[in-house]
Amino acid sequence: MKKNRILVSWMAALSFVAATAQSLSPLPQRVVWGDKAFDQPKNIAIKGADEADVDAVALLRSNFGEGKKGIKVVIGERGDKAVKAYEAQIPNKVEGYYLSVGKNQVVIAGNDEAGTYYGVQTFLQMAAQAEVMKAEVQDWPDVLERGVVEGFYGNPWSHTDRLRQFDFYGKNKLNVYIYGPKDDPYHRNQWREAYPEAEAQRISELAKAAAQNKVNFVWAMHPGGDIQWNEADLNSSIQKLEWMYALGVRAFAIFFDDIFGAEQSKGEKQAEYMNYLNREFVQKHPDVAPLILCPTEYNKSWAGKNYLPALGRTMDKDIRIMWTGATVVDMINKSDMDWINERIQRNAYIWLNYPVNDFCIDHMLMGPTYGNDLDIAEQLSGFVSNPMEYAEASKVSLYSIADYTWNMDAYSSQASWEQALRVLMPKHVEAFRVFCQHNVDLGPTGHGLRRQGESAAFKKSADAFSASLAGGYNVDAVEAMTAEFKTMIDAADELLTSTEEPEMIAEITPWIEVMKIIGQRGEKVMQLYTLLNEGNEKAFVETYEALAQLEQKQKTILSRNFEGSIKKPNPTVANEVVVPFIKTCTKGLIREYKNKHDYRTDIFPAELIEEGRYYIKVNGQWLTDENANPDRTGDFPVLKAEEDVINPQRQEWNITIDPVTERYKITNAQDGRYINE
Ligand code: 14T
Repeated sequence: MKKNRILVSWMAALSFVAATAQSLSPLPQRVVWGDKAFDQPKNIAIKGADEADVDAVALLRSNFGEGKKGIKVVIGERGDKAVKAYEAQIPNKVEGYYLSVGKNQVVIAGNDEAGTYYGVQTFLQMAAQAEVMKAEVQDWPDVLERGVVEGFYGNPWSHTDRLRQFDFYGKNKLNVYIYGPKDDPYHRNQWREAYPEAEAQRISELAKAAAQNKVNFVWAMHPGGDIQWNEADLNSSIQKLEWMYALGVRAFAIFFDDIFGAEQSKGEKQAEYMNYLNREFVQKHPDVAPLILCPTEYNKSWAGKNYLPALGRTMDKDIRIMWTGATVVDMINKSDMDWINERIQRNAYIWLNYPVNDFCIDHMLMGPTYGNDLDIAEQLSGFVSNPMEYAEASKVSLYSIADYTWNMDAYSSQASWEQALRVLMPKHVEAFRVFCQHNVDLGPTGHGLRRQGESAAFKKSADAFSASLAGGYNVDAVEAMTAEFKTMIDAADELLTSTEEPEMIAEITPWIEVMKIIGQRGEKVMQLYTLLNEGNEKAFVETYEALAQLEQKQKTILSRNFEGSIKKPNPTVANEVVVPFIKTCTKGLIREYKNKHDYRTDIFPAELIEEGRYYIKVNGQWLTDENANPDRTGDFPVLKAEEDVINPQRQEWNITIDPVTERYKITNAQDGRYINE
């Protein structure tokens, strides 16, 4: 009896804590929950506003009304009068804070300005509940610099994308954004030149908006394509940084990645250059943050003997060095950190090439973010993620990057992913989960990273279906699979008609449309099983033709189909499990139909070359879609001796068969242009 009672109260306590703690993200370091403090507050009365961090106070004011009868909120940072009595509770950690929610008052006391701001963010998450619980929080980040490097090839994010990102970073306690889109000419090819007026204005605005969200806006320059180690280029470099400083930028990075000049790639020369910038620019502006370098040998598989140790030895110790891990695209583990830190004589600044998809632009990477070791916080000077050119869709992963870098050993990739779905699509969590589950893996790429678990629920049913089919037509199995495909169609319809989160929906719409068509293709395939079983030749042929038409329709869907777009992918969805399942079923159905019937068998494609993605080599040279001219006049594919390692998709060609005409169609994987039809 007694034993049971203990068990019940223990379980009740556990579920209560779990339900409450789950809603906070990133997960705080220490939380003690109590019972109910008050109902969701409308008004607050702020004490300490005159001394506390202005952004923290502004954030409170934008979320609540003010009035004497409101919940009392005492706010400030260490040293401020208002929070004097709570000083002993404030964690002695950079960006740390103490937050207490009691019956009669809330205390938000930061160890520094950012700490106060993050205390407010945590309080806002609690105050979004109908009932606000008593709580005592002591919190701080594990990794000091956490965020994003916009460092991909392809369409740079829009101004609105970036402003929305900064708001998201503030809410999720990410504090770095490194600006380095490869296709911004003033970042890379024309690095010496000043931004034209309108762009300059936007950079200014970005730096300001970032600061309001406690995000360090780092502007990166990529001079390595053609820099000369002479006075003229030293002057050009300083000049450009000074221009950026005048626009309000206070943090800088220099990228030497993906360059081919032997002279430009020398470690000693780069180190000398960085030290010069440190001395002649950074040290002359006391409000400029330490420099960040992206080295040429930025991952273990590319590292020779001398380059990294040369940087380690000769480059000023306060300059950070970026690192992508064992390979270009890989998750980070402890032994990688040991390896690199020893060579560069400082803690590496991680550039995680996930969820970036510039090398598999037709795939959305929206599954759980897993695989980084949970015990490397002490060995990092920073951790930033290179995202997709799809800013909104990237938030699924960035949410988890925030979670991981804030409180590393408590990180659960699955729980964090589930929470991201709830936060990003609160009104359509189930439909969004279906969508994300079908957009997980990258497919085979030169980089080799794969993501497990795509279409996991579907796979279970599909495996059961295939097993049952061995025993002949099975109506229950066909119905169960039809239901799986209907789930895809229904989720697509729900998301397509949603009025919530319009920015996210707009971005993923081509992928949703493709998911819907794949669901419809699946339904047709299931109908074919039934029609074949019934021996209904005519309906079989008609349904097959409808299936072929759906495939055609799917191929007309393009993403980023706007004027000047660098890439125009035809979305790939559910390509790991669902699409192969449909293809295998279809092949088997055609084979069996042909065995049994003669009626119109000519409509089925004769397969000489399997449909798929190919490299095309002519006389030892690679067929390449250079896309040098985005407006497409006088721009033809060319033959190149070199394999394109920067943009592999330029040499990848989709070969498909039009099931009606039986003709092969060859289109480029990068932008879908035909070379034949
Ligand atoms: F600087 C680096 F850390 C880095 O990752 N550079 C690029 C990056 O801009 C790009 O988004 C990322 C993923 O494609 O990989 C790097 O670019 C590469 C790397 C390759 F190995 C491009 C082509 C490659 F073959």
